[in-house]
Amino acid sequence: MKIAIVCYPTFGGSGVVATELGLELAKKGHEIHFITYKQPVRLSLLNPSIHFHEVNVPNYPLFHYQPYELALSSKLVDMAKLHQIDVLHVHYAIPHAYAGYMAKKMLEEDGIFIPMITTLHGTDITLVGNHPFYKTAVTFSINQSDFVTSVSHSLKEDTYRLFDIKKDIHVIPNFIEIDENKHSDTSQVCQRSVLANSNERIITHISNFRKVKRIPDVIQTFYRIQKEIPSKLMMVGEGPEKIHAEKLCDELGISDKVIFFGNSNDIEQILKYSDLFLLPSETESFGLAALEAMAFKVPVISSNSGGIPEVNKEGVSGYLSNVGDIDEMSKNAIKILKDDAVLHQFKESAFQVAKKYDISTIMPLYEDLYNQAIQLT
Ligand code: GMT
Repeated sequence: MKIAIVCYPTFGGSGVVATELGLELAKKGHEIHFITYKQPVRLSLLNPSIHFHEVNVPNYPLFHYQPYELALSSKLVDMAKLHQIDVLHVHYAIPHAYAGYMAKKMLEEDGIFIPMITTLHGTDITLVGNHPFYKTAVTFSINQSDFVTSVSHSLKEDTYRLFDIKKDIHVIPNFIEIDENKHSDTSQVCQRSVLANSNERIITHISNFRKVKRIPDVIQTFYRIQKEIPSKLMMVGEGPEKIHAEKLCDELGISDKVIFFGNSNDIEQILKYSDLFLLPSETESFGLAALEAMAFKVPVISSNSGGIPEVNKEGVSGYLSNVGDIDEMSKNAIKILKDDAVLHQFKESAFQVAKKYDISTIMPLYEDLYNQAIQLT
């Protein structure tokens, strides 16, 4: 099949899922065309079945806002014709489903029908899409998709609750490539001793440092943990809350115990040495970062909001608390970290839970949908 994938090329959930999906589909022999404004961060073009088509938006001073949707839909039409695309798969509704719909309509003028699958990722529904300024167009473009998927049951329910959606929403959870050995592969450059002393536990948080991630809760939880257990906190990612987080660490006198890494393509190097992952978010449709941690045998202390309980299992892969309950989060973290045997048990169980989301289990669900989609042509 020839599949066009539209996504955000940046660090973070939806772009990573779209990129990993495309790479895996290419391995299975499909021809994949990524169409976006920059080469996705995890995309390597060393596979002849993978193509990247850049959407250029010329900067014209008349436009207060440069018309990305227009450039994207034109590019979609051109690439669909040039490469005889069979299926269009857009990740993140805004504005991709809208641009995809316009492309479909333009292609129909030339007698070409291409089915469109829209995958909802979270903030396109819960934070951004639900805004009154966008809601009408987001509802319309979701309803015009031939198939709609969401990454969790929680997001599916949110979508039906917040929008007037007439389509069935298929839940296809996010996935991870499970490798039995990668958490113990210490052949790479980063050594544990660079991150922490041998008697210290390593605690990690990875995100885009936006308000929804409740970064102060990460710091306050760590503050309580490190009083009881020698430990270091790894903060990976970039975003508007980072500067406040650095200030808070300074105020609490723990700056020497917290390392801020910025965005990284090498999260594996940190996760493989981590003992605990913190995800106290206000909401998460899924919490891909938690799953990535669990795949490295890292238990998770998280909030219980959105789709997180579908991924992090209470008392098995970690613990879940109400949003903002940093007292309970730190007590649970200490419970896991203070005893080697307990930590070992949680690490193994986290890995077992992560295995359910192995890419080899989830990928066929997308392939099945693509097959259903091409039956429509
Ligand atoms: O976490 C973010 O804010 C980034 C956002 C995105 O659009 O990439 O992540 C969303 O999609 C991920 C992949 O499906 C999910 O794992 C995240 O939980 C979701 N984020 C939120 O719902 C806040």
